[in-house]
Amino acid sequence: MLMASDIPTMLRLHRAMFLAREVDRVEQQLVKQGLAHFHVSGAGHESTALVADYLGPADWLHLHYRDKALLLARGMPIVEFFRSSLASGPSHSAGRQMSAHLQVRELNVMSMVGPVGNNALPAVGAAQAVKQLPGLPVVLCCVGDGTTQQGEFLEAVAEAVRTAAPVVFLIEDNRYAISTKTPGQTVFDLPGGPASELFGIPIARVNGADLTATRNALGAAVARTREKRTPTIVVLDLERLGDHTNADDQNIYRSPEDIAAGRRHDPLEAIRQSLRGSQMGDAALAQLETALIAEVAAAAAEARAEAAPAGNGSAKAPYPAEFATRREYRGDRTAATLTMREAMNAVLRDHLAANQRVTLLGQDIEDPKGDVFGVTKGLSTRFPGRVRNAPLSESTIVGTAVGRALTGERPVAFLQFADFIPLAFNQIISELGSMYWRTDGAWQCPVILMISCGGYKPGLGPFHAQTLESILAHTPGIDVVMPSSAADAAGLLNAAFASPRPTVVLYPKSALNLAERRTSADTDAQFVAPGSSRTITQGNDLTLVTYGNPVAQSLLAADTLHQAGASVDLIDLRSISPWDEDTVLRSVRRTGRLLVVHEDSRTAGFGAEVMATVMERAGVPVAARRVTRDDTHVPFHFEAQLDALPSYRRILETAADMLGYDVEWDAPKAETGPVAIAAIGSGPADDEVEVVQIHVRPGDAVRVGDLIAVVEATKAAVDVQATVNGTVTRIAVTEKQKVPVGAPLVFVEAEAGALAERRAATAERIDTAKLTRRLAAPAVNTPRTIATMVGVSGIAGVTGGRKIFNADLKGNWQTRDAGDIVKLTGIESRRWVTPGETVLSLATDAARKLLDEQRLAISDIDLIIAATGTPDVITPSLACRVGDALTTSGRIRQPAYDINAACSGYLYALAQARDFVASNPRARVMVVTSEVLSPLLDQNDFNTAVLFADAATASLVTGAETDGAPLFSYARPTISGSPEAGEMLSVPRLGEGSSLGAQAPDP
Ligand SMILES: Cc1ncc(C[n+]2csc(CCOP(=O)(O)OP(=O)(O)O)c2C)c(N)n1
Ligand SMILES: [Mg+2]
Repeated sequence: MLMASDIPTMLRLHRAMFLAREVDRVEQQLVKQGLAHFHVSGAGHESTALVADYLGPADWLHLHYRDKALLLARGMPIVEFFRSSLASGPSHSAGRQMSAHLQVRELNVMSMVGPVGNNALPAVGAAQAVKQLPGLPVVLCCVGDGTTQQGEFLEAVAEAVRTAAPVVFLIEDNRYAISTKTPGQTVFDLPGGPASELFGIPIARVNGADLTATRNALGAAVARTREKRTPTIVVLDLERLGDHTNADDQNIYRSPEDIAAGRRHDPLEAIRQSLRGSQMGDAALAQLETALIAEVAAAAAEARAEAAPAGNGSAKAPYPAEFATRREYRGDRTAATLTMREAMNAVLRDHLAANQRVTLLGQDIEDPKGDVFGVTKGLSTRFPGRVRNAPLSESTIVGTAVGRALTGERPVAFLQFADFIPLAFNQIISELGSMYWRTDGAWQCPVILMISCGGYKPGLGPFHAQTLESILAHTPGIDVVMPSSAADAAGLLNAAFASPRPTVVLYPKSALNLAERRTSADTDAQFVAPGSSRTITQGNDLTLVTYGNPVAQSLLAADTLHQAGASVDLIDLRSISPWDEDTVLRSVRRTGRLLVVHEDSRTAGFGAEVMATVMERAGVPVAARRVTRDDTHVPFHFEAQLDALPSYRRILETAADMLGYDVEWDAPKAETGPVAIAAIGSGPADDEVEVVQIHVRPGDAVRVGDLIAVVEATKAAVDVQATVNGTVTRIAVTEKQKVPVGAPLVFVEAEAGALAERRAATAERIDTAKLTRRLAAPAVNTPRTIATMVGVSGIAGVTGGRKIFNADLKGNWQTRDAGDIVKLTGIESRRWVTPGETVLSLATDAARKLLDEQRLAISDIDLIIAATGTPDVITPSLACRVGDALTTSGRIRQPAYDINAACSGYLYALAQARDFVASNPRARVMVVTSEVLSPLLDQNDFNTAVLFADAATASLVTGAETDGAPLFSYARPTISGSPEAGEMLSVPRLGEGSSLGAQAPDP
């Protein structure tokens, strides 16, 4: 019983509880009427509303989906429930969120989401952010009993304890997670009985139907957290008075007694009892409740009249307008002094200095370590308290960053390796990626997530060398960038600080310390808009799209191709989501060839996305290949790792093949002579070291393990030891000199019999490639010629060896003579084959003649079509046999097939040749016709015997670009006509005609 004297409190409470219950009733009706489709009841959980009296406007709430009465008590208008239930346009999410997952921006009520327990880490992040603010704000985090079984909830409590975050965890214990009973199965109610504390926080327990006790317990918890700035936990004993949702029937898993017992713990009944026990009589209460019912009905009617949402909306906030107009600036190339690591450090430093709300959180980012790759070196010293070491828990890092961003901070969260993204992925996909969309833009979550990625360095291996950009790019709502140079890193990071979107910055480890990709010190002015690519080399023959680590290998391949006469448009995407579709499309429309290179695995990798987009949007056919990691993992053995990842060798070989080059490799000769003792780095990101001291002199005898030199690497001084017994012959460096990792420091002449250790490779061995152009480049689509001419650029013909005059014909046609033939047909003579000539020999002779005239080899032909109505053999096709006869080395390479269609065959063949060339404008098609009819003649059939003869032709069909001006160009032949069943024209099968061949007169 609440204190009977406190009537205003009781009325306020009754109002929230009664309205919530009535909202539930009307929402259920809407479902039963088919107007709404989902309902979650708050019945039985209304006593959480009691906490509202202890919270002020500066406090934050991350609630449970049953907290209807609390939402009302906090000040949310009734109509919001119905808007959400009916998914109307004006609803808080524009109809996107399921009905119970509400938020109210103006009331600091954070956005609930489907995965239970997701609110706990953001709640702690928010508490960390507001902890020092005036007015001592606190955060209330409500969860169900089942939800406390989630790992993220436990992580959140632990993080709240570690950081003394002012958060009240309110556990709404109705003893069920849907149908699963939780007593004895939670951290607050262990198998051995109720727990008194969790991670050192005492657990307060209270019966939610006892309103006075609940009010006191909640008031005490909030007061304690507010004053002590530490977390508290309250377990509120409640009943779920209905089904889990409208899609559930609790009668199938709860006994009638259990359900009936629950009804006796109804907090609404408790407050009504309290009111009745005060001066308010039954009639007055009934009157009050009638008015509340009318209020709910009016709110429902208002929502029902509202329009449906317009469209689904974007998952990403718009960029600031300046992104479209601001010019890219990548620093001053003549004063490039900062590596990618130093440039990112400088950008972070400048934003920390400029904006108090910028904070950095990540494992080992505080000094003296300053991040395992040194990215944050010096920053924690300069900005104490704002650059903090994170616990060893990736979801805590991202989840708390989400909460901080929601309160208005600009958190930068670090994950040490991209391989650990999966541990934070729930917060990335369900919170970071969906916040803007699910709140119709009311909340933004501009976390910058910085993650090292990729392989190509000795010392890396599985779980330390992936990039995983494909799963991030597949996640709606987040920008993903991957710079390959210091300028791009600085420019993109500056853009991320100006962007309202969450941005993942994946920085390739092997580019972090690269000397040749430095930028100038004016990093504050550097700017690269997300979604823009950089064309590194320009060319017309191949579009090579890549990003991150393999930019280096791709550039080498492009240079080699350039020397061989092929030019490459090398595009560094540098931004994966969004990505620069337009630049890639413009390029492939020019080159007709696309090669995508990435170190992420192949299937459903980002290369597939680039290719699919090109197919959808290019409007022209494009030859496309990928060089990626296979669908397997990155091994530790370094040479195996280089084999697994896209290498210079694989990129060059694939590009060369696409461009019609053969590649031969010249391997360097095996080393002999003195053994080199080489510089080593302190970790996988080191590219260069500085020689501090050389400990030997020429002539010194050294043994394996002796100290040879000390070098300074990014993270530590490194001792370099002898790897062989012998005598120092030469010192290759001087002290203070900077040398690449792997460069020789000292040479040692190994003593006789000493086994020099084979030095493992530290980088791909770049062999010399010799490129030779194949006789004919593979057909490629030059899209701009697609609608232009196809023509015949040469025709050659041959005939049978014998000339047959009309008088030579020996047919038994009583009434006709040779003169009649001329009168009827104009034919005086025709050519017939001589013995040994066949349909194949004529066809081959015609084809050879054509090639000679055109100065082509058969390998220059991309397709052979033979039209013949008189094949001597059906399979293999005449076309194949002609191709085979002309192929002098190896096997016939090009596709070849026959068309068997009497006189019209040539037209069918020309039509098909045209289609082929239209989609492969640089292709050459040879159309061969060959007919040998004389051996098949029925001499006594005047109609055919006088007409039939033996000859072959070969025509070269090309696109306008291929071989200069054609003899004639032609439109696609339109073929029509009447089929003929045999009355007019019939050719017998070989052996069935009465052959004249043997008895024909000599020519
Ligand atoms: C991560 C996740 N797993 C499963 C579900 C499906 N689900 C929705 S509510 C629920 C039960 C939650 O029980 P509890 O935390 O006790 O809250 P209650 O519904 O009892 O108030 C489950 C399993 C979910 N929404 N999220
Ligand atoms: Mg429950």
